[in-house]
Amino acid sequence: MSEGWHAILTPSERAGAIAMILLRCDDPEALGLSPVPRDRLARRDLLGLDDGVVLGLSEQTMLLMPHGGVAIVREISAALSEQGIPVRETIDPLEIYPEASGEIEAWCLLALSVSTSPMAVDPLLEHNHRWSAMGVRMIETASATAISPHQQTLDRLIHSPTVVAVGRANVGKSSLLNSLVGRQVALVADVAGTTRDHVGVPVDLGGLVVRWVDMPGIDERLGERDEFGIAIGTLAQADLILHCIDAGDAVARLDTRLHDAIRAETPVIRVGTRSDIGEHPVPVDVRVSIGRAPGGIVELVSMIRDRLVPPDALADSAPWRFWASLGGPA
Ligand SMILES: Nc1nc2c(ncn2[C@@H]2O[C@H](COP(=O)(O)OP(=O)(O)OP(=O)(O)O)[C@@H](O)[C@H]2O)c(=O)[nH]1
Ligand SMILES: [Mg+2]
Repeated sequence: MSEGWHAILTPSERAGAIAMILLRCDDPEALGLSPVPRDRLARRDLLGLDDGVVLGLSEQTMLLMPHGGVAIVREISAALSEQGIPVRETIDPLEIYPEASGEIEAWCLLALSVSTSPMAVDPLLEHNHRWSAMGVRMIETASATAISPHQQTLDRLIHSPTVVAVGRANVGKSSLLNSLVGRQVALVADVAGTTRDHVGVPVDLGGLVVRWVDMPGIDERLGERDEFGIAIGTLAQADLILHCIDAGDAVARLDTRLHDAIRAETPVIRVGTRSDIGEHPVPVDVRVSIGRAPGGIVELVSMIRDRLVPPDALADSAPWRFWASLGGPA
């Protein structure tokens, strides 16, 4: 029987984002998993439950990335436990990277393997270098230094923040998402109320990968449905809200129930959509249009990225405890 453990790296509330399970075991083949060489990505059947991508981290450690959401992660986790590979709540990165020159470097390697944002790489390497330049290699020693005021902001480079696009029906929310992803991930139609569920899609915004939630349009007609409650829950979880306001719509205000669900500290960008058809009824932060007369998309992308991870957080010299959001000591 194979020995080892596994850890679920995808927090359960992040349904819809890419799922990740870290697996450490001495004999993956005994589990029906063919090993993947270090630093290589390969497609693999995951215990007969899903077809996913596997990243080799070392001879005995791999990162399983199933397609499915929370349910499939639970199934894979249960199947591993049944085969004698229990789930672990905390990860010891020195077990994964025993050859690392210190505990902090091992956490840095783990963070690099977990993060999906290309712009995470340089800050992680830079902060790892800063810690070692201060002579700090173990976390216990690091706890003597002050906490960076940008800790939570920088953690967004490791765990994708949630961006929620909200607004009335038929204002172009789904079209905007599709144009950013470059393919059809959300339904678009002339009929108001096309989007029915809350799709969470990973979107790379100039190097920062966010989980983009495309909400169904809320208007008076739809406002009485059950989905209203779900919409309120989704808004409360957002790290950033895009309030989409259509050039062709005289009503720009969000329904008061939705408005009240937004936490006071959550930043809101007012996006003027379908700007090719006219002026917006209220002042907006950025005007965008897609289709035949595209415009404003590049501006919107940098605005979102800079709001979630501002340049001054990246430039600050205070050291970042990148291990804390991965389950390491705070
Ligand atoms: N002229 C113009 N039309 C657009 C633009 N973006 C989207 N549309 C059109 O507007 C209509 C509605 O677009 P959707 O993206 O489905 O709007 P939505 O806000 O997701 O709608 P719901 O899901 O119903 O809330 C479609 O016919 C789109 O083709 C744009 O920039 N300019
Ligand atoms: Mg839609």
